[in-house]
Amino acid sequence: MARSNARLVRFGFFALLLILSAYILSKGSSTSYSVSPASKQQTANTNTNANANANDNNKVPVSNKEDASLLKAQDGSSSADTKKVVSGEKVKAAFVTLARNSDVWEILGSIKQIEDRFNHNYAYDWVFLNDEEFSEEFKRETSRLVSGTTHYGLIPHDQWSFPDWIDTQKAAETRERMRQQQVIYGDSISYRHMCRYESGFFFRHPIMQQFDYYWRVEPGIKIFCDVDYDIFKFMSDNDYEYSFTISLPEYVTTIPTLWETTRSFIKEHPSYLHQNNLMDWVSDDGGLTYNGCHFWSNFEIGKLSFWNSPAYLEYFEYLDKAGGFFYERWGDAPIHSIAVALFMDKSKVHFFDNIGYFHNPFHNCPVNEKIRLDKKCACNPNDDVTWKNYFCNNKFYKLQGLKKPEGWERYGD
Ligand SMILES: Nc1nc2c(ncn2[C@@H]2O[C@H](COP(=O)(O)OP(=O)(O)OP(=O)(O)O)[C@@H](O)[C@H]2O)c(=O)[nH]1
Ligand SMILES: [Mg+2]
Repeated sequence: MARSNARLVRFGFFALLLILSAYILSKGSSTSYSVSPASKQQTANTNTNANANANDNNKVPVSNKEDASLLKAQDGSSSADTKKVVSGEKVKAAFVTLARNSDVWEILGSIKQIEDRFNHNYAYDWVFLNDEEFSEEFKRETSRLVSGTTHYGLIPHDQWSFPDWIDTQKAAETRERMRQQQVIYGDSISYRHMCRYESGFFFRHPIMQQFDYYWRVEPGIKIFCDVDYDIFKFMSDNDYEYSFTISLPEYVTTIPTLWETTRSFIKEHPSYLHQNNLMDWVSDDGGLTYNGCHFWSNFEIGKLSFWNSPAYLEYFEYLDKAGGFFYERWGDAPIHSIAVALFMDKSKVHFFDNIGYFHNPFHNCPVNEKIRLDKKCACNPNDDVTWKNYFCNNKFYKLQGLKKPEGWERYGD
């Protein structure tokens, strides 16, 4: 009896020891920390996982951190000597991607191109946002390709659902009508939540608060040229607050009342209209009507403080209350663009003619041969849409007093 008691005590002791070790180990691997770009060269890739709904918005590492670093070492995509991370000089900036878990394979292509053409030299962070929890697969696959820290954020439910002032019956009728008219994404609820989120909330996510600049990236895009300089620093050094690669007119059926709603907002807040604005880029009759011109917002490099300004926040709220995200199908591109055109000093808006960009179905490919050679662009200038009449760049160049590249006529229509 005494012997079996002693055995029991010994067993209990070892069991306790085991539990304690497991606890210490698990603590060790889930401690929140960030890795500076320089030390990142020797250490594992770190993920942070921020959940906007949880009380703790702080960073919680992904459980497969070690796996990700192993994969990274094996495929050799992140060799230390290819990185030129200049600590202390970097701008507070990050890529930001709104995505579903099912977008994982397509977003890898976008990430790899941006890493190869730009970010492997700078290791800027990457923020992923989703209306559902990101899967382990999404986090593992994306974190192994990004050279900077990756962050994963959950969107709060109230930012991805019908607000209580929306008549859902009326919204359903719009979707049915647009379905019959075959308006692209006209019958989609999630597309509307996406447009509303990109219009009014992405910049307010807790993870975004640590950054000043962002570069929006979507699945399935292409970057054609080397970005062999710190593009965020370029934005900051030149005092640019918004930049784009493609601009075009919007389908009017998606925004029938957007302009009149904007006009009544401006009437109530005339001081928000910037003196040096781009009104003539969005209106051909001095503000009476909207010509549809917008920056194609699937690509944006911008300054977050603009979206967080009282002018924009109040504008978004005004539009949101008007209900056009649901009673029509207002897109974030015309909304961002109208705000930039009206509230921002036009000298802060920049067109990138040296990145080369594709999002189905349009290409931006530098028509200037020197740029294509210098930046090793891999695209056909005959595909470029920049100088075509249908698009809005000619007008932008004129209003900004910019000189078009030599030979641009060959690529017009
Ligand atoms: N989390 C989440 N992301 C979404 C959802 N719908 C779209 N997105 C993301 O929002 C962005 C814009 O959506 P897209 O479907 O690309 O919209 P689009 O560019 O107008 O249309 P496409 O021509 O299909 O690319 C992309 O980064 C998508 O991954 C959704 O329901 N949930
Ligand atoms: Mg897209």
